[in-house]
Amino acid sequence: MIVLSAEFVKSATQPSEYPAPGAREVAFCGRSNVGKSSCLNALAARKSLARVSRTPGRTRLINFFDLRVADDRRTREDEVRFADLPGYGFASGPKSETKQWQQMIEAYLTGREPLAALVVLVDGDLGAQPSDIEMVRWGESLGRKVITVATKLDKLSRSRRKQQIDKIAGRLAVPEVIAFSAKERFGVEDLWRALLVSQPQSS
Ligand SMILES: Nc1nc2c(ncn2[C@@H]2O[C@H](COP(=O)(O)OP(=O)(O)OP(=O)(O)O)[C@@H](O)[C@H]2O)c(=O)[nH]1
Ligand SMILES: [Mg+2]
Repeated sequence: MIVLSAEFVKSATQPSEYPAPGAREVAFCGRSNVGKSSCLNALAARKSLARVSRTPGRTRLINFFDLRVADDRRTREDEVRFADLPGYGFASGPKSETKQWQQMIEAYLTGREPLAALVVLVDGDLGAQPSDIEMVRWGESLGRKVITVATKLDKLSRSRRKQQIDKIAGRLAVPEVIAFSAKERFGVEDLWRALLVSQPQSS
């Protein structure tokens, strides 16, 4: 996949602030600090399109990014919009913030018309947490296409990766989990492929 352009569009907390519907959207969900922004940057092949931080709960708004991509032979171009969502499970955050998160995410996931797919990221080192299972079921119950990704897999030895992927797929009760690392940049093409299946093919 060749990324022709990638740019920040805007931040939003509520529907009135969302950008006007454009390309199909893909939302990145997952626990705080799991690597959502890093995953988005790896896909975009940009170092710091979305802000990455060691401090959990860095992304507090829904951040929208527009990308133009082409296949490796540049025979077809596509547009996609990424929505980087604030993470869940930030236990030390105040209760009111949790409620704010809930409202912000719920409004987006339930009401956003151009939303084509949800990427749910799971920490490949830690394994699937109850909140991850809840997130996957919630996305499915809304009728959204859910793509599951195990990230930070570079932390595991090669021999343990497959085993961990199978375990996470079992816990999440999904047929496929994409093995991913933003750090070592593997799984990027696999994830692009899964994303573009949820895109209309432009002629
Ligand atoms: N080893 C390793 N570290 C990673 C990977 N992806 C992200 N990280 C690290 O994990 C931390 C959090 O990454 P972010 O991309 O900011 O995570 P996030 O999910 O966007 O976090 P919030 O926006 O706070 O919810 C950073 O210190 C990253 O460098 C990965 O694939 N491998
Ligand atoms: Mg983030």
